[in-house]
Amino acid sequence: MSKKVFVTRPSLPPLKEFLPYLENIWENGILANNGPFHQELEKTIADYLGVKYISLFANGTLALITALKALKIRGEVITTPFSFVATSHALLWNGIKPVFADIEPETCTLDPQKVEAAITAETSAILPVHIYGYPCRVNELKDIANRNHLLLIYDAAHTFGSRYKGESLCSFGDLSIISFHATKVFNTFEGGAVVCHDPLMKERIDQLKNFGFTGETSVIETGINAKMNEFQAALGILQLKYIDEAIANRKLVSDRYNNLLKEISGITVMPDINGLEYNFAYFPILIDRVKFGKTRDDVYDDLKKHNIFCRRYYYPLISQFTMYKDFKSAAQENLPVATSIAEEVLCLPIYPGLETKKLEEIVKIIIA
Ligand code: T4K
Repeated sequence: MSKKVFVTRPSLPPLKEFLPYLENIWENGILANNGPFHQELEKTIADYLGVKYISLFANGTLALITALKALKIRGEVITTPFSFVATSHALLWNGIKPVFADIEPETCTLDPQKVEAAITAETSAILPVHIYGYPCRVNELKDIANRNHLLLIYDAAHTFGSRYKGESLCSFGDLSIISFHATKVFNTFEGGAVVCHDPLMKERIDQLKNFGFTGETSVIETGINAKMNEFQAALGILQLKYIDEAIANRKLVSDRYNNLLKEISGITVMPDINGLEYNFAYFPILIDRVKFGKTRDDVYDDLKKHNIFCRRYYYPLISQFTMYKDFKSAAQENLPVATSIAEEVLCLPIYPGLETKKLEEIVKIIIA
């Protein structure tokens, strides 16, 4: 049996390049709490992304939980069911009620019209997701938020390195959060960040991620421990040196898939989006059972038999999980597009170094 292939394989720098960073940590004895590597990574990431203020976190979920707390969001928040469960869980952790709105078929992101229709007197914010690193309709969503006095916070977990109309896709809304999990384009083993637009908000977020401390003896809020440690930060500094190469490699893989799959009847690849410089984080396809002659799950199982482990991101929809399924907005009739895409989507393996031969084998199994 051939070697297992997963939906992703984490990018790692040469180990010998990381050892001097570890020696430095061992010498200094600073392992956590805004150490020198943490400070350096905050600066270099902000420069790389072209954003003003960024606050590093232990992971993306804690970044989102803390960002919602920093904005004092309450009541109901309109969000997408087509995402990783962390998006909605972060709302529940803050005592906020998620209200699900449907997505658009082209980019699988929140449909602004459905968002507007879901607004009630209890709505305080919108939480869209730039799913797979594809942009939401940022202008329309901003307009809806402004007209209805709502906050706008983006789950930009997938967007590291994606730019839209010249701006980092991590920089929209009142706040955006990113994930640096092992499975992401840029990883620090685990990690995450909040991107914000002013120094006071960054200060507040930095306090909240550090138990609410404002000084050695003063605590002003119920903060949490969500800090990134020095090991993660040191790795991030090194990973940044390779990020452009990694994205370029992902593009090669993506182009090969596109060439081989785009003309196949019953398979839809993601569209080219005007103004998007993509990070090639995922390679989702939609499989139309009738036109293609096989279901998505048939293809998923066929690949599995050959040791190729794709993922059905995002099936099931978040709205189908136990803690959400009884919400009125979770009803399938409210979410027809998301429901249909969740049945058809399959994310194919994509990572730097996925051999052309293996990729061709994957495509052959899909279309067999
Ligand atoms: N918002 C969104 C939209 C997100 O997608 C996520 C995370 C978050 C928020 C929260 O961010 P974090 O708190 O995670 O920073 C994975 C990840 O665990 C999760 O981070 C990610 N989204 C989600 C989309 O994917 P699983 O359950 O699919 O992970 P897992 O462990 O099955 O990994 C997938 C494949 O990757 C494995 O089959 C093998 C490969 N892999 C994975 C790991 C962890 C490796 O080769 N090495 C590894 O170390 O959730």
